[in-house]
Amino acid sequence: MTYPTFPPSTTSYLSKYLTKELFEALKDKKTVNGFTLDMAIKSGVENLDSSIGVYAGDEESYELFAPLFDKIIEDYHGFGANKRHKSDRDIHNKSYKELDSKGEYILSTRVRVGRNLAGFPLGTIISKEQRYELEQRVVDVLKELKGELEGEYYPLMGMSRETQNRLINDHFLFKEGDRFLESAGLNRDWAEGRGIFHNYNKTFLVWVNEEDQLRIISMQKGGNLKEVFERLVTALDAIEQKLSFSYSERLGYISSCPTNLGTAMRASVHIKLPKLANNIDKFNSIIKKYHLQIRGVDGEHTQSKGAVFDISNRRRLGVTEVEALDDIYSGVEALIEAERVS
Ligand code: ADP
Ligand code: DAR
Repeated sequence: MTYPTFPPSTTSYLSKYLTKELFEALKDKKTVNGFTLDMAIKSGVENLDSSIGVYAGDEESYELFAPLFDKIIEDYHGFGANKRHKSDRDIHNKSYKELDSKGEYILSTRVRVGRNLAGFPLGTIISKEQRYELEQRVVDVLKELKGELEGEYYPLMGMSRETQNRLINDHFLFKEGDRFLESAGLNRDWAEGRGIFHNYNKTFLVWVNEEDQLRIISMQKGGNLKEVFERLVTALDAIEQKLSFSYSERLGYISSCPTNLGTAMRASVHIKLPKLANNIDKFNSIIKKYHLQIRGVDGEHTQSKGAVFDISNRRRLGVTEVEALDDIYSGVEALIEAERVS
């Protein structure tokens, strides 16, 4: 394994922090699951346009390769090595009013969390047999869900391309073939052991074995953030009765990508902001002030369409679920006000 040389134009956190000294200190280490530095940095070495450039193979990765991971985590999340993550998803005393009661701006609202099962390696190095075992354990629990959450599981294997494309275009299913995930080993044996669970009106979904082993999603048309979040919490309370998730006292919920540590929660709205789209300085000042991030309408690495943007909380680690929800709630309120007066 040789020290990777990055072109000067590379801007990933990997290229910023992987010094030759650090490389030499970490290159021969291996976690109990056999995960190495080479595996951790492969995506960022093969995809020079990565923003982060590293993935973990298991919870131990975050400790064994901490000299590299902690620098990236501190820079991206503002979360120093001496900090401890705290979780809190109790919003009973929060008065989140409907953000857009006339439906003039917000098309839809979605809140998702990433989860990985305790006792399994992450998707980057999980074996095919382990992935099938994990899928079965998760599906057995999801099939027990009752009431509004009741639904069906649809394995990707055997799902027609037409059905997959329809679910992806309707924003319900994950896209395939992300080259960053491919390099990290997360697409191995595709589409085996992958699938989607959803309730009958598609307001509750669970992706199985994509970037994380579960992406637990609540979503609906309109801007009722409180209702969307409460549905997610109801689902988490039920699922956590039966499944143990990988959780660190320091880093919160363990995720494949360091950007999703902590709450592993992304709360987003699809929102139409034609005036702010033409006032990008004002737009970006609000995004920065409220710790938000902008994606395109088809998710990560896509573009906005017709001045519709995916706006979500950027902070996931070092804030509780409630604080992250406050970010998106207050940020969207400010965006709508700015759009209204523009
Ligand atoms: P993730 O949210 O899991 O990190 P992406 O950003 O790629 O992944 O989004 C996954 C899918 O969810 C995409 O199809 C995207 O269009 C859809 N999506 C995200 N936010 C919303 C939203 N507020 N309303 C409807 N669909 C959404
Ligand atoms: N594409 C990788 C990951 C960035 C964060 N997005 C995730 N985890 N989906 C990169 O390093 O750019």
